Amino acid sequence: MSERLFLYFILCLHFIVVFITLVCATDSTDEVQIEVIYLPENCTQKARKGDLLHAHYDGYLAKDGSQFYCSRSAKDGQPHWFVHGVGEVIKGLDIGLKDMCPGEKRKITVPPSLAFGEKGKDPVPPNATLIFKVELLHVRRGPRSMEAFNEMDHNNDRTLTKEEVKEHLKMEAKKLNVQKDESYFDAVVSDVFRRNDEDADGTLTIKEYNVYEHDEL
Ligand SMILES: [Ca+2]
Ligand SMILES: [Ca+2]
Repeated sequence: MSERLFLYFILCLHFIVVFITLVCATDSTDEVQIEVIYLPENCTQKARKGDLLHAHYDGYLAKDGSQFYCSRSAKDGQPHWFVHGVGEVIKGLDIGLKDMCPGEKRKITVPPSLAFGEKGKDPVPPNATLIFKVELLHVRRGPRSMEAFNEMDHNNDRTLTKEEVKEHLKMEAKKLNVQKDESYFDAVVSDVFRRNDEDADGTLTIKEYNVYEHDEL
């Protein structure tokens, strides 16, 4: 190898290293950071894709720590029910909630690319890194689970009525010792049907209920 070629080779190597360093640096700022604040001793059921999660969360802007959302003071102050891992919440939260246990508390830092991006979304400004403090209250096997469907389908006719869903929610609440009034259950049931009852006939078929994936079928 001539000296010139050797120098050229070293230069190329240098560029490659710089390039890789840059790519890695970009990558690391694009990752969700998870800090476990509290982990209960017994983890009964870890959150997995398709599960229904019940959680309280507060959202803060990383740059100045100002709070832009608080589920405890928003609307009726109720924790949110949502399906995990299907984009019902921002991507960074779906990533940050993975394998979380009921009762666990996490601080989840989400880069803008996995939150509201370059544009932002009122009240979140453009390119904002967000910090969420999440308390996961309950994990239920969600829409993907035939287990949950069969449990709810009391008369085994392969469809769910509003009453069946409501009964199930009440039973779950009782099991978990959660006191809620009738209107709360009615609101959750209406929400479930609004999202899933595609033909609006007032019942949910297996297909309507399993709207996301069909792994178990
Ligand atoms: Ca039924
Ligand atoms: Ca239907």
